[in-house]
Amino acid sequence: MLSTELNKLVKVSFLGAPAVGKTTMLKLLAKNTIDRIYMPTHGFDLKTVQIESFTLKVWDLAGQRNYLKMYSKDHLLGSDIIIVVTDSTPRNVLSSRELINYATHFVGKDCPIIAIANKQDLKSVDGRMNPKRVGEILRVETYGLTAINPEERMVLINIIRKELERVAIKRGMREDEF
Ligand SMILES: Nc1nc2c(ncn2[C@@H]2O[C@H](COP(=O)(O)OP(=O)(O)OP(=O)(O)O)[C@@H](O)[C@H]2O)c(=O)[nH]1
Ligand SMILES: [Mg+2]
Repeated sequence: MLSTELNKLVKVSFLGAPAVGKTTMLKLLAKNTIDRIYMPTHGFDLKTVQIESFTLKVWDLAGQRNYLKMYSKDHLLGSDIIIVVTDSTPRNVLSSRELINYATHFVGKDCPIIAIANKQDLKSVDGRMNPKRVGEILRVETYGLTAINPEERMVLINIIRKELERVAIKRGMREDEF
C-alpha cells in the first residue's frame, strides 16, 4: 500500500452502552436503510466508509458489559478517533463518563475522544438532555444527533470530517491532500 493511501486510512471506534444507537449510526453513514428493530451487536461489527479521500475503518463495538470487558480493550487499540455515544438520558450520560475514562487508558493522548448525544428526537418527549448539557458532564466535545433520521446523515459526516482534518494535520498532510 502506498504511503499516501496509508495516510488516509483512519480507524474510528464507536463506543457506548447497549441500545444507544451505535449500529444505527453505522447504517446512517453507510446509507443503509434504517429499520428500527433493535438487534444487539455481538462482539463488534466493522464497516469501511469513504469520506472524501479518507478510507474509514469504522468499528462498532457491542455495548453489552461482557463484550466490553472481554474485547473492547483490544479493539480500541490503534483508534485515531473515538466516538462515545449516549442516548442522552441522565443515567446513561453518567455511565458514558466512565466509558470515556476507560477508553483513555488504551489510546494515546493525541487520539480525540468526542461524544454524540443521540436520540435528540425524544428530548421533548421524555426530558433527555441537550448536547450542551451532555458536553458539560462529559467534558469532551459533544454533538447532538437523531440517528434514525436519514436526513441527519450530513450532520454525522460533518462531525467526523472535523476530526479527520485534525488527524490529517497531525500526520503532516497538507490541506490540498485531503
Ligand atoms: N428514537 C430514536 N431511536 C433511536 C435513535 N437511534 C437509534 N435508535 C433506536 O435504538 C435502538 C438501538 O439502536 P442500535 O443502533 O442497535 O444500538 P447499539 O448502540 O448498536 O446497541 P448494542 O449493539 O447493543 O451495543 C434501535 O431500536 C434504534 O432504532 C434515535 O436517534 N432516536
Ligand atoms: Mg449495535
